[in-house]
Amino acid sequence: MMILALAGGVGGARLASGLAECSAPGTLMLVVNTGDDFVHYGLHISPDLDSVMYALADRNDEERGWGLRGETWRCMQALEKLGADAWFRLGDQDIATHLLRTTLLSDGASLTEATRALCQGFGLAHTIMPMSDQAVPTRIRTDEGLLDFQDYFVRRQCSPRILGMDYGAAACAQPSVAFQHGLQAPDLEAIVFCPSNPYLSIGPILELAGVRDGLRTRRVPAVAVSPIIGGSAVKGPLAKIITEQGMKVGPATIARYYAGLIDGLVIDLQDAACRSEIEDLGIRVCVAQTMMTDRQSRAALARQTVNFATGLN
Ligand code: FO1
Repeated sequence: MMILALAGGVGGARLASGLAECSAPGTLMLVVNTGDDFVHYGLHISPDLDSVMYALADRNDEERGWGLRGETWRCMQALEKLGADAWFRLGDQDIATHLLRTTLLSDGASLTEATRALCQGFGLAHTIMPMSDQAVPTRIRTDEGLLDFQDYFVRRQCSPRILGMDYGAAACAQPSVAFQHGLQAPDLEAIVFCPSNPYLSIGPILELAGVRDGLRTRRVPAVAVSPIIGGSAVKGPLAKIITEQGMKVGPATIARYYAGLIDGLVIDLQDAACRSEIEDLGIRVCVAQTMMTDRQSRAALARQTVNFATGLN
């Protein structure tokens, strides 16, 4: 069975590692948001690709939510001593990832190829692919103007009020060839939308040329896992963003966002009362324990999600 999962951010990386744990090698394709990518100190940083890669390698820092566990910050400290900007922190070991990616890209590799080489270096058995090989930076329209993603997310700590997303040239950008092939794979059994932020992490993937149409005309079941639990987001600014858009913070809002693209939604036990509101949208519901606190809970949710999806076939 081949599963294609869309992911980005912390929630995405957590379910991705659960899916990896319960999938045979070579049967999982992880398509990752690259709208957060940017160049910093000359290095190509792909935060979501790295979060997924580090989580699958069991090297991620769970507490911080990004970067590598046991990280040291000597390079950053040296930069600060030189009077350089330190709002976006790069750990010493993390820098090795960015150095290798940047070198491969400047030698002519595509982001897909650079990611493949990094995954090989981390000894991963599953395919992690960027959503596109073209640069498609997400910008955020806020009450303080149009902000680059990391400027909004890290430098400003998501404090400006969001007016909307600007996915840039996404509609003209092609999905990576690996992603296109993944969507068309004859042995594809299901598509999973990880519990990532729909607006910041999954939205950029959906905006790419032909992706919405490809998902709308899918031949296999697609399910999402709600990133909302009991009226709040597990991590990050999702609840704030939903509220700023005048919507209710609950799984039904997630269901409406993905309507037409999914057949089912996995919601948390705490949100069981929302079942009929979601089913009224024509979306089937699976109620599960969706809080992923450890390896077991990540794998259990992944297994339940895949079983739910394949059961909808
Ligand atoms: N997030 C932060 O909140 N502060 C940082 O200094 C920071 C550095 C960083 C470096 C490399 C990397 O791959 C990710 C990093 N992140 C940092 C996380 C990241 O910017 C965001 O969590 C994602 O873009 C949102 O998914």
